[in-house]
Amino acid sequence: MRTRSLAGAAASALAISLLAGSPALAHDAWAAGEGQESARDQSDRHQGNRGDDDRYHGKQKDRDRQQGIRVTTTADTVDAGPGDGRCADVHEECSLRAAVQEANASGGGTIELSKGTYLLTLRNGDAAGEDDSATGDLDIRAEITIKGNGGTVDAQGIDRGFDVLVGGWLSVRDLTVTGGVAAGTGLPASGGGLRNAGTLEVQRSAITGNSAVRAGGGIEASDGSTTTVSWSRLSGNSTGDGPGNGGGLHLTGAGTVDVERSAVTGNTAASEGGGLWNSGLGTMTVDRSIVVGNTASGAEATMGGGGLFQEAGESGTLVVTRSAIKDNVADGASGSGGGILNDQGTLLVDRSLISGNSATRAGGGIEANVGTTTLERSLLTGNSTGDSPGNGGGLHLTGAGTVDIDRSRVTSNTAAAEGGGLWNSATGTMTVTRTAVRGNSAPVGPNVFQDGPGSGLTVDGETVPATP
Ligand SMILES: [Ca+2]
Ligand SMILES: [Ca+2]
Ligand SMILES: [Ca+2]
Repeated sequence: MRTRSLAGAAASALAISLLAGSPALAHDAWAAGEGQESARDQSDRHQGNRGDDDRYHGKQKDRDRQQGIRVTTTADTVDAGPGDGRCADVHEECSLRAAVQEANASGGGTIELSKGTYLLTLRNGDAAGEDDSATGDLDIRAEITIKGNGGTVDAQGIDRGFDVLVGGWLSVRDLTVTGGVAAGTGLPASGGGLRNAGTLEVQRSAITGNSAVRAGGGIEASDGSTTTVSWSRLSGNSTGDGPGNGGGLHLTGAGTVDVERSAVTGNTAASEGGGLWNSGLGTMTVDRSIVVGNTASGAEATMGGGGLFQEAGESGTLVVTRSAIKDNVADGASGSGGGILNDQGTLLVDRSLISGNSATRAGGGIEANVGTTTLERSLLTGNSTGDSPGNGGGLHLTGAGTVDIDRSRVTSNTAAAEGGGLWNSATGTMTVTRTAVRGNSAPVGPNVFQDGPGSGLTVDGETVPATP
């Protein structure tokens, strides 16, 4: 049937193309993306030289701009004279750090790496949070493209990898960012791999093995930022417990995050959103991607969201299309929403597969609370709850929210207590149309459960009676 073919195709094709190799991703796997031209490329082309010629004084600088600043050493050294038109440390070598400093000082540029590992070794002294790229993280203050060419930047735990400041613009391509750590407390302890307060494009790259105490183990998108992740992998990133949201990626405040044709796998969050966490003011889209094997461990009933988390906030919007949300876990004491938790925002799931996810308390596949949750042409299958108490194996609605499910399948989900497939609250409104709800299991209400005395659950127009 249609739902099976669409959702199944999304899952299997992506699993094959994204999980098999590595930049972690074998470069060949990204051949299809080689011909893609970024928005910035197009913008550059359309705007010609954009007046930059006037600011250039040396021929070397023109060459750097046109051909890219070619990094010549993997050592971590500072530029001897930022803004002098040359990327050169005291040994006349061009390091990645020197290239960033030079580009920052001269209005931006393109930096070319080689296949190899660039270790960050220059620690922040007393100036933790240094923002001029002289120590610790590499701070992006201009419009900079880094062509990784299969290379790796390893921050070795001395700081995060990259820090895109307000007004900064960074595109990374064919690059692995690993070993980044955002330590300390509060907002600065965010974005282990990269922090973005400006514009960030991650293409054909891997953000892996980074951590942050507060939020955004892989990437922190700050208030007012724009972030795009495409043909890339966010994997094995983690947060600490302060509070610990968004193991792979976290958005604070208002902003836009687009994740497309990417894999979000094996990330962990101490509290909410093992894979991705969207703010109550943010807009996040996940398209043609897989979110697999992520874990969120928050103990409260409004915590969890092993794969994805939508924070409370009326303008928060999370849209999942043509994607697979699989085998994610909310394992806190009352953790909810193994696949997705929509606390009080707007969630749309279209042509996607939600399978094999689990939660301790409720909503093995999806937990909804207040707000609006919509499933269209999707499969909700093989999800489960633990026994605390264990309601809504496929989907659980806790509060006075709205859930609409159309042209979908809800099958083979299990709950330890009530509502193996779907569980509706006494104050919730759940409308199910053109959807097969069968083959689910639970001690009470194996397929559907309406919490008494409510009457808000209808299946193809028929009201499901409340269980006293
Ligand atoms: Ca210089
Ligand atoms: Ca910094
Ligand atoms: Ca720095």
